[in-house]
Amino acid sequence: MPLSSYALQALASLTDSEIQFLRELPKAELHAHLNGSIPLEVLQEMAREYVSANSSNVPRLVMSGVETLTQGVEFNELNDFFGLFPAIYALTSSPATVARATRAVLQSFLDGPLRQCTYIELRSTPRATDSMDRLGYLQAVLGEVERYPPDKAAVIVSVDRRMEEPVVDECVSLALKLRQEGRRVVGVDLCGDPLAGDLQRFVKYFQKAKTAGLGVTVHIAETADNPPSETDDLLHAFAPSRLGHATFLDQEAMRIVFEKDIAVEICLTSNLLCKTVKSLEDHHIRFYLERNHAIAICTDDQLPFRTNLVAEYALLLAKRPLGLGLTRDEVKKIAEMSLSRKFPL
Ligand code: 6MZ
Repeated sequence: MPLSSYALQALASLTDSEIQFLRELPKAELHAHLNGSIPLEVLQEMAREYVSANSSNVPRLVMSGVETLTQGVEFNELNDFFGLFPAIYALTSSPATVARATRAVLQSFLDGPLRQCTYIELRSTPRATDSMDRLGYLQAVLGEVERYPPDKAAVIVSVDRRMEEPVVDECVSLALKLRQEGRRVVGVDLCGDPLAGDLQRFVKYFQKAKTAGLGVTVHIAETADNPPSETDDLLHAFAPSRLGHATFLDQEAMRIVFEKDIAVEICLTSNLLCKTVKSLEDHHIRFYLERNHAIAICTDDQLPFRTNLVAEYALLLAKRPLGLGLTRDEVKKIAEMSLSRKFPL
């Protein structure tokens, strides 16, 4: 898969031995969205099959979405990013295609030439279509995840901020039911358009998940427009043990994050390409590093962001300004932190 210029330049500045070090470093991917992580070649193949199966009736949206992803996308704002998913979703709308996408994503993280990480918590939003319900969706994902041993892969069930309350209830109930049946669901996540939805409606479902022993992570303060009152609710009422992005936390929110020792899932390339962070020099990771606070380096959506976990770690090791200029020991410690913040099974 072609890489973004951030990833390419950071990798190109490292020696072979440094890249080898990053590849072999045991590390966990804790923030990867299934439908945003499908390898480009697999998505293209799925698009070709879709075209031959639906020759007279291929929505323009599907082909233009795949075309855009193939060419590489320039995002001016987060909304440009969310607009890509309808095309991907058209290609992963049956149990068989969801399973296929999941298998390809897991292989690219855990096997494959790159072997990006030693453990992955893959997150996904259960979807109902004409040919599957939300339970069927999750079973398709879990069927693939459970081919790997428990210390290699697990599932986080995502709830989208744009969902209606009964759907949130259904998603969290499914997560709980499947876990009680011994399936490999370890947590719930709140994701989706950061400015959509009224989160108060979701609180009781997240509390139920937490009480039942599921890990809770929430996308929080992803844009400058997320109000501090919402961030405050997310930190208190949702009681997360991890946070996604956490780009625009104010001082009070930071204080809570430190006090409660809430780990932060950091997605460097994602933030740079979505332009929520100006440069690596400005990235909030620096703040957490200075305070030795728990973080996990993650890819978010490697398909549109043209990255992989080794490239994200290259951004730590590469000298400034191409990277953060950390030492091997510092990078190793960060990788260990990611493994220590897995959700318990
Ligand atoms: C918020 C995001 C996201 O669940 O269909 N998603 N939500 N912020 C982000 N960072 C830029 N990246 C991905 O994977 C795709 C879905 O994950 C959420 C979006 O809701 C997207 O539709 P799944 O597997």
